[in-house]
Amino acid sequence: MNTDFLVTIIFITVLVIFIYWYAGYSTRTGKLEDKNQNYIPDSWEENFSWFFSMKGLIMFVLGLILGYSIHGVI
Ligand SMILES: [Ca+2]
Repeated sequence: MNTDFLVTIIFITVLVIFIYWYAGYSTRTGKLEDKNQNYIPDSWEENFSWFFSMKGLIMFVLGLILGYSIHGVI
């Protein structure tokens, strides 16, 4: 396990968390349209609804990979 992989995983995790955060932020503040009020921008839902419905699984897998990567580096 090398540090490049760990850095990549950390980068992806931060990016994914940011996207989830921004979905909530942009819909709460009205920056992006959210007619069905599920805190997911409607323009994203057409193509990326799976990304939100699988949130629990995605975060779990990222956490698992991150945990193993840190364990391998330290
Ligand atoms: Ca929506």
